[in-house]
Amino acid sequence: MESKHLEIASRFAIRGTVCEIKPLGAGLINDTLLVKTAEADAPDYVMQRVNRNVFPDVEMVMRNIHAVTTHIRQKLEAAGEADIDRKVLTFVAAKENPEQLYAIVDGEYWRVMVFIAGAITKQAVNPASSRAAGEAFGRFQAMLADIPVELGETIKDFHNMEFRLQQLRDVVAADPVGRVKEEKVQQLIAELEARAEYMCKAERMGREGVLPKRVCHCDTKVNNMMFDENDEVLCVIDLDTVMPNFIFSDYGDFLRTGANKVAEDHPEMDAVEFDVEIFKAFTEGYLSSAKSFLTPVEIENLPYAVKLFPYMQSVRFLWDYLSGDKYWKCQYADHNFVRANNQFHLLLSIEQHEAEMEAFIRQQLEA
Ligand code: GN1
Ligand code: MG
Repeated sequence: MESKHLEIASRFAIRGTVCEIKPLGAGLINDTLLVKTAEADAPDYVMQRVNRNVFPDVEMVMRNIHAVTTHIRQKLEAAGEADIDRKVLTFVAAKENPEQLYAIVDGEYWRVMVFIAGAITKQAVNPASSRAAGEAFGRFQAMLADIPVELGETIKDFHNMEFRLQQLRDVVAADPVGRVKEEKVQQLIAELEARAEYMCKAERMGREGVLPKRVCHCDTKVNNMMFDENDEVLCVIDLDTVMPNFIFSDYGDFLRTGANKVAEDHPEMDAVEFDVEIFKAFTEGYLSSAKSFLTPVEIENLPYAVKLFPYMQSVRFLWDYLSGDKYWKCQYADHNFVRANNQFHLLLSIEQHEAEMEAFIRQQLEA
């Protein structure tokens, strides 16, 4: 256990005596540690250093998280739910200021939350857990529909397709690492550009006033949710990106990871395939908790959202590849290109299933 970590933990109002601190999980953005306490009746904790390259305004992040967890807790209490401490994250105040859910140590921002005992995260989904996840993310949006404060945009233009395309075009023009000339890059750029206008339709609808922004999670991967022993969803975690957005973010980004038959960096493009069973299960769960507040325009565009997120991620990975791999950690030279190409192949597979997706959604609404 590093003494620096112990010192950081001691800045928070945790219960019990810290006896061990060790790395936890495999997040690509923040550094995460498990803080164990000696006493049986004291909880363990999760301690994280927030990545300020990704989240420049940590105060805003923590203000959003405080507002969201407080609101959800109130909803759960009002509904008479049991086991609330496992159904919403509890952040620990800094000793120096009980109003503040972070501490600054050597210029770095740290935070601590209670570790949810007996919960598991999953890396892959099956239809049953997808249905549960769909229902949980829909419920998350529904619970936050009447949050009384306006949340900040913790990453500006995070899921703004026009902005992401502009970033790609800028790096193509500047070509800082000389990768634009590669044949495979040229091909992918042409495919992405051919779809660019269509993919920006959410921003256009937003400007026309026909598409609202709502509080969304914006990183709806299956590994951002905790399940209990019986495969029931306990809660949604990783709340840094919670912000106002089109609901497509939460619906589309889950399917981007959950309904890809292989991982987002799988190198064999023939193996990349859209899993329709996962799509159906997730959509069924999502609509069961979200259809009460979704507008017809939002529902009509769910198949668009399924395409939008692999497309956006392909644009983002290609942007990082052409920038010299500054955003995502890479294990080999063209890792980011493989990711970008994988996401594009997922989009190709999804394009084969449009009519089926539309028919399924229609059927769910009639049911
Ligand atoms: C990042 O850190 P992680 O894996 O939850 C990224 C997502 C991407 C994802 C791609 C803040 O999420 O938007 O979809 O990588 N998060 C941020 O793997 O950029
Ligand atoms: Mg995560």
